[in-house]
Amino acid sequence: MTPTRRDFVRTALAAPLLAGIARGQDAAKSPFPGLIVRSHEPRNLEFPVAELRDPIVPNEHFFVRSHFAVPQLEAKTWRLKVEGAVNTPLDLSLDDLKALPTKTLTATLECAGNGRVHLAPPVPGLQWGQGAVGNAEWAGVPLATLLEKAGVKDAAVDVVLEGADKGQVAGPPSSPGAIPFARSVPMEKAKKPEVLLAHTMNGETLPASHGYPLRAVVGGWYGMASVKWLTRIVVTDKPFQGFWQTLDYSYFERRDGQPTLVPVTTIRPKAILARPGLHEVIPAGKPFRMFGAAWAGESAVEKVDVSLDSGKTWAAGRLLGEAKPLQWVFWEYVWEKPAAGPAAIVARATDDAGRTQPATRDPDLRTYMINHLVPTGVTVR
Ligand SMILES: Nc1nc2c(c(=O)[nH]1)N[C@H]1C(S)=C(S)[C@@H](COP(=O)(O)O)O[C@H]1N2
Ligand SMILES: [Mo]
Repeated sequence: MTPTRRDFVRTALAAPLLAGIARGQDAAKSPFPGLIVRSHEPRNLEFPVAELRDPIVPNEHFFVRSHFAVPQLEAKTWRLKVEGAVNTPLDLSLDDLKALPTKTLTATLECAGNGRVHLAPPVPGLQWGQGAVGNAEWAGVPLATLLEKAGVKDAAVDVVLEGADKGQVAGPPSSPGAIPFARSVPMEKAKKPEVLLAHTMNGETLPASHGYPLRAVVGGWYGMASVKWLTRIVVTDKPFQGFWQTLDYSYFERRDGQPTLVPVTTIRPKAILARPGLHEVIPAGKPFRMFGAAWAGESAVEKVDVSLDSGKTWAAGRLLGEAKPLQWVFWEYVWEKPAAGPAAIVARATDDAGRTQPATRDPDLRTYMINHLVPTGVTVR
């Protein structure tokens, strides 16, 4: 088993606390301090990254990102339609869907706006810290299975995933009246095994806030593609240009010297710190264990480096377990002899294709894909 912060805290515990455990209460396990409310209604909740414990985040602690009120869907009446450029349109009940072969997929979802609070000057949008991210084991039916059943026509290019939630986006930019949340996945990605229609999250029925009864999980892509409360899938013969991949969740790519708007898709490499926290006081002269998570979308994390001087010099961290594509890996770095004074800690992930985190923010990315290096200031005393 890989060591977790809880194990570390436990080994560092003094006798009185162990006596507490003997009395039948797990004194080493501090109570969960609660998710951070980023917006009350619609409900948007951030995971407090200092509470990272296990690589699988429990359902009730998983961050929530919803654009509209949670639609109240019932298993009895819920249907999933598959239509558009297909030979045989489908209209499935939840039982029909559950009767199909089930696959499991461990995947990290990160909101494209995660870390937005670190953009300067401030920008509109939910002001996420680093906790709009989570990792879970999803189970359901691969999207490819339904596409195969429906028989995709040769001209098909995009698969539009539509949720049952809808509303008017106030903007700017505003939506043309009330519209459902929807995102498309190009056919090539849609057929990959990491694109799942999940009815199960960490072995439990998908919770209402995470898309009950069915959501997409588009492994390796930012969260906006993982459409919740899925009720309709439309195969299109032209690239889909919906609100959430043009006006929202898009960025500028330089093509032939022209900034061209393209949809946000794959997750970029990122490492976050669970410890130390901002302004944490670290005891001088004693080994201090830094710890966090790192992920790299469709690639696997190759390494995590740590800097104690705001990125001037780097040392190699240690990955806690095998790094795999689509899911995060925990890492640690032991600072053997912290010397008194201020320090600026940075962790930096590099993936197996050599991609890493930039030192400065690229304005072409607008308000998404925030993975530039942000030092965490601490004091050693
Ligand atoms: N139907 C629907 N699906 C949605 C959203 C939404 O508002 N409506 N939000 C998306 C965004 S932006 C993210 S980051 C993820 C968050 O998934 P979670 O709430 O399960 O963490 O859901 C995505 N799927
Ligand atoms: Mo998101």
